[in-house]
Amino acid sequence: MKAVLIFAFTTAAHAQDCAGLQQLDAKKLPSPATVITSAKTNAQPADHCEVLGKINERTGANGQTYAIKFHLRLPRNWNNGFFFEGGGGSNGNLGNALGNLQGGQRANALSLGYAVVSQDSGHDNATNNDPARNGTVTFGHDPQARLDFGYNSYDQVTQTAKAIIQIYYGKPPQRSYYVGCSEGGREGMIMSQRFPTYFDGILACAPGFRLPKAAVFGHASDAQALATVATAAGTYDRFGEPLLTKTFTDEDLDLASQSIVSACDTLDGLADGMIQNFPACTADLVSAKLKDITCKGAKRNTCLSAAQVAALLKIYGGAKNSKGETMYSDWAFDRGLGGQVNGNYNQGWRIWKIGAYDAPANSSIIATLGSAAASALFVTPPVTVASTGAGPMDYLLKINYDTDAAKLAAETSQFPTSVLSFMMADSTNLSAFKQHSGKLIIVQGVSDPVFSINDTIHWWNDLNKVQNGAAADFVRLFAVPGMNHCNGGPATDQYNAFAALVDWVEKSGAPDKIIATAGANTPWPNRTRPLCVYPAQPRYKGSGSIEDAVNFACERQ
Ligand SMILES: [Ca+2]
Repeated sequence: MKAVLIFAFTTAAHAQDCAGLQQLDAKKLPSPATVITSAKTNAQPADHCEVLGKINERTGANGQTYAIKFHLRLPRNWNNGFFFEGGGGSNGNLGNALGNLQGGQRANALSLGYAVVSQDSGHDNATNNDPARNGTVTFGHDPQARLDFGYNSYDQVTQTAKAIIQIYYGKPPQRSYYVGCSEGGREGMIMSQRFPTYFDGILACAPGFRLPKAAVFGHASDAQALATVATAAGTYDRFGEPLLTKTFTDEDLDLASQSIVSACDTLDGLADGMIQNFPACTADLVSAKLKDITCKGAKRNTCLSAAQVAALLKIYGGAKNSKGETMYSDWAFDRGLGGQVNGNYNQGWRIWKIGAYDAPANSSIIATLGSAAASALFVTPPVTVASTGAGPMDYLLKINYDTDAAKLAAETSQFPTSVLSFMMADSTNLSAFKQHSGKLIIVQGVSDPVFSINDTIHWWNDLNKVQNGAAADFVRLFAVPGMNHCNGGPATDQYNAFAALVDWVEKSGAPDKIIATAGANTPWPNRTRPLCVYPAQPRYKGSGSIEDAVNFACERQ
């Protein structure tokens, strides 16, 4: 009887054979400008049909060829679900379409039985790359490629993947999920706002939902603050630009991290090296501790220079214009900017903002890819900057918070859609997504150096006002103290938020907490903690091991 049932399942599962998808009449797809370039059966990692295709191939700016390329895997043992794997950075990579669940999970969505799609968002880093013209962000010079990256490719690929699923299996997916981190997290939030009926569940980790403001103002402010340290020390790169990589040693960041821990660890009632009550960890508390470790004389390994302390406080305070208005966001004080475990220093924060100490050139991600995106993609009109030489750092250091804001809102005849319009995912009107019964989970590190958790919290609080205090009915934010961008840092960065999302969507079980585990490269391997629904925080119950989440409760402040 069991064998018969399996036979019935697999027969019904293939209304169309895999190789036949390559001859698919594009008129049956949402965009007739779709070409299936490959369709073949793969035995590994799970028996599935792998489909490659491209939508709207065309010649764009600078004579380059552009297309939205996608990668779809259709498992034989289909669970009737659809999983869209979000991108990262400035995209341009096809992705492996295995379905990263985020949170350091070993399983992937394909192994769970989902049909999984990934895509390059309309440009290809291998071909749309011009070192003289903003490197892999050269697509920012092409108006359509901007829109494809901002929102259009996710729309096109969702519709196309769902149509192929319908053709292949003979029925549409019952449930659809969007999962991503960073830029992929922004994409998830875009879907909830622009295409609110496409997905039932969205996991948006460390979402860059205000990416242009983070890149142009937030990251420029970081670079400018660090440049004052380099300039004070007379440290320049070979192009004559301030060299940020030497502004803090790993030991310096460790000192700063320890200071923040000493200021704020016990605000949550427990000296466990984790700052759960980060909203109470103010600049005043931290400043007092940093003052204690400020060098009285020459710089030594056991103290920070006054310039370093000032730069840290400026970074955490965030970008401000001459009127004192915040241009992106302030940042949460937390220990994950540095620290040491068994002689290894945490690099997750510095590789974004500062770059590795030993690097001879400016190499932080904000000074390389970040600057390329800020100049080519997040201002109108785009500014041509070579991806090597003095240009990227020079661009960041010359950003002016009074005069450059208009460039994010600007529209021209060649670029009729503003950056704010095509990129931002910060709407608080999620009524259509709620009407669709959609559920959104956001997970973010408190020590995220790329997108500030304070910015995410401000957005959620605004959403909660719009929703009359009931935003948590369908949008839940989980903070991970110590965690850097998407993962890493002294943190419990291993968690299965996707399972929590599926339970919420399919069983009406809203997650009040998600259990998270600390990895080997933390001061406390295998320590567990609940991640709590903001604004609740974990509190020690007063007895039992402090290594075990079971002895902590999520409590509102
Ligand atoms: Ca604590």
